Amino acid sequence: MYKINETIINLIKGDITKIETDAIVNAANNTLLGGGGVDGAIHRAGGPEILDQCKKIGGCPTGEARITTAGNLPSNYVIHTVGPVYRGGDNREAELLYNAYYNSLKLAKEYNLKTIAFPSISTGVYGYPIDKASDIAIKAVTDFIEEKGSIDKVDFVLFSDNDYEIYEKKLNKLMNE
Ligand code: AR6
Repeated sequence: MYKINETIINLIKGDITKIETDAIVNAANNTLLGGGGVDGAIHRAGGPEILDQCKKIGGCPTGEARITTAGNLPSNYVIHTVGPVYRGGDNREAELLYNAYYNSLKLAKEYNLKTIAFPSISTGVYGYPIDKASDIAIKAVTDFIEEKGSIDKVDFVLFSDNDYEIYEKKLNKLMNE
């Protein structure tokens, strides 16, 4: 457990669909109509209620976020965001990935949500190197806390030991600065 100002930052290894929190974040695509990876897992576990709302929303530009309820999941909401496909790093990927995290947090604030769980956006099918992506994820969350301060707890839910250890190292370093 880490703390930035008044916000608790938790690292969790495992499946984000099992997390009890106000909102879990989905690493979706522009259609919001589902896919593989964490997106597939969320729709499978949450049931058709989520997809019905996504169809009505009608898509989401890269870097933005949209919200639905969470169907059968233990969380109350799913915030669907779209990270960039990594194409070498010179195509605004860093800015778009930052926006995906920051805009998810802004949407949580608009809904008065106090706890949120993020997967590692863009680092699966979309190919963003975890080392770079984790820096951006931590920076976006830290900036949001410092600028808006409206969230009680942020979970980073990592699927692999390697991803978990990378986050752990970076957060330990940040806490010692
Ligand atoms: N809980 C937590 N993390 C998970 C889970 C889970 N249940 N399942 C996978 N991960 P990805 P992207 C991790 O590919 O790169 C979809 O088809 C996974 O190991 O899900 O943003 C969408 O529809 C990886 O570390 O998302 C889009 O088309 C991380 O979640 C596209 O994939 C993200 O991997 C989005 O690609």
